[in-house]
Amino acid sequence: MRLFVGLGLPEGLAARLATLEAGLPGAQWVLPENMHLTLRFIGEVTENDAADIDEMLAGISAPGFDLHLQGVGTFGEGHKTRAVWVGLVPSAPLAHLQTKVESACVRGGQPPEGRKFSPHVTLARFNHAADANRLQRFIEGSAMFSAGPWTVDHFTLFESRLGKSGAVYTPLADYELSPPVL
Ligand code: 3AM
Repeated sequence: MRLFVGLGLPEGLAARLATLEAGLPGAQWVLPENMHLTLRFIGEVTENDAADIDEMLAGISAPGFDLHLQGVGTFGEGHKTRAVWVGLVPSAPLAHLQTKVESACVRGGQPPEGRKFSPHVTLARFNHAADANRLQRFIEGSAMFSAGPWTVDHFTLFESRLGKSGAVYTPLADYELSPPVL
């Protein structure tokens, strides 16, 4: 099974993000029900490994927190753009949770993630070269986007199944966070 750990988005928020999804020919837009913030990509593991990871994730104790979405950005630039995403207002509790998820995955037997955490919610992916002018207009037009706050009170272990019409994400387990620290 192919797994990742992340935060799902409340329906209303995903619907707001979906209003941005226009004006980029060739973009593969993420459906609102698939929108998420990845805390840790795990990849292909056995059911035994998944059980170990689940046990470690279930042991995490961390407070809930509020998150705000803000601005848009890309992975790659111009015609080499691979993805368009919505960013987040920096959040220390989110970074704290991500660190705990990372170490739980390692304790659950996974190799450490070498790359720096860059929180985002992917809106679109490109399999072919994006139209750089349209992209620039999109980025400029969405620069002031903001949404939230919403309260994150759990995180989720997702299974990702790759299909012809994109990935389908299925929540396998939710892990509750403690009440937010005020
Ligand atoms: O959260 P986003 O949409 O940026 O692109 C995949 C998605 O990212 C990413 O994991 C998230 C949940 O599927 N992903 C897919 N394969 C990956 C890999 N080999 C990967 N991330 C890192 N390494």
